[in-house]
Amino acid sequence: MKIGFRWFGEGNDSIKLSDVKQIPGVTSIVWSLHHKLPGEVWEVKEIARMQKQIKPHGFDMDVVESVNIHDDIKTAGPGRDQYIAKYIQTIKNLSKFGVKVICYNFMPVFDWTRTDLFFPLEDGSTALYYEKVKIQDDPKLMAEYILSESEQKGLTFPGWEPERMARLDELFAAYKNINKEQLWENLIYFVKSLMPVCRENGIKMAIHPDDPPWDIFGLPRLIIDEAAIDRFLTAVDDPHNCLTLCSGSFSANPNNNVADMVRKHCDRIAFAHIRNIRHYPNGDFAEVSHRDRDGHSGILEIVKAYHDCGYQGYIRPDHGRHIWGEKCRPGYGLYDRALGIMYMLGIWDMLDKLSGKR
Ligand code: DNO
Repeated sequence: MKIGFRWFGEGNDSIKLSDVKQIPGVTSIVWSLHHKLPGEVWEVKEIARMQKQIKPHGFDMDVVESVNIHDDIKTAGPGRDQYIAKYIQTIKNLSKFGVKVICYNFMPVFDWTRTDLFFPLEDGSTALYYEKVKIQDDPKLMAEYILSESEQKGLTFPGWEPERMARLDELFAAYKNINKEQLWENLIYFVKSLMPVCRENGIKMAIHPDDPPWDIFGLPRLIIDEAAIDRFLTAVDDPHNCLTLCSGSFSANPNNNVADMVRKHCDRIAFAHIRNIRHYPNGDFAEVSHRDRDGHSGILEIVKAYHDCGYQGYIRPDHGRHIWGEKCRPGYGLYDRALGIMYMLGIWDMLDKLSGKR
């Protein structure tokens, strides 16, 4: 495995890459152009600017998270083919910089969804939280809360572009007649049309699951369980059509067994997110430390599954708690993610030793 660390770019992240450099094992910066709106081409000179920030620290920039997808592609709207052509141009431009994996999602309207970005945990830290009763009928309160947090902190929140959120009614109207089957068709159409350029340029498209993995606010969500993964990988059975296997997203549904997914699809997982979730009996969930016993995601079994299958892809710690008074982007502080990496490496190195690899 190759370890990555998500970083949001100079001026948009409180963390210095010179500090990331001191976390053992990290070789990749997982990056994006966060000022770009879905549908815009990522120009070579903009990518080059990012390269100048990352490369001097000796990191590679092999993984992009995310190149977001225009709603016309998801809804088969009038601009679909034009936006796919732009996406293809972005893939070509990224390949000039050695990018190997593009993480993306196909969630309608919203990306990740939480009701509290700073929920107090019993150890005095805070973490992201999902309160089920608040995600029922009206999405506006939740969207306003997330946007106000992003505004107050002066940071972009990927997937929560204010320009899009200002058009919520319009967006919901565009999805009104899109049922699950149509969304599947639109996803497959999109992925199939990218495969030739991915093959030519050695790029893997790695879909991120829906977070949380169920329908919200009446919007259909697709990548939610093992059956959906099977359907997706079979529909476009190409080694460039891959997964971003996010342990936290899938395990928000206690019926999902992430270690089984890893064992089954190891060769089609281009990128792995490791995060731990604690469930509450009423359907709420909190994000907790990476330590196995702090949550219910089964981190030990998941990391073991990656080790057992000889995983060669990229892996990153996903959201951490906000600890030691750190003022940071929700989920993306330095300290708890560094602890998460050390926990993963501890498991990995011991498994190497036990299996005679070290
Ligand atoms: C949240 C992330 C997601 C993820 C996108 C990928 O922190 O896991 O926003 O980056 O869904 O497209």
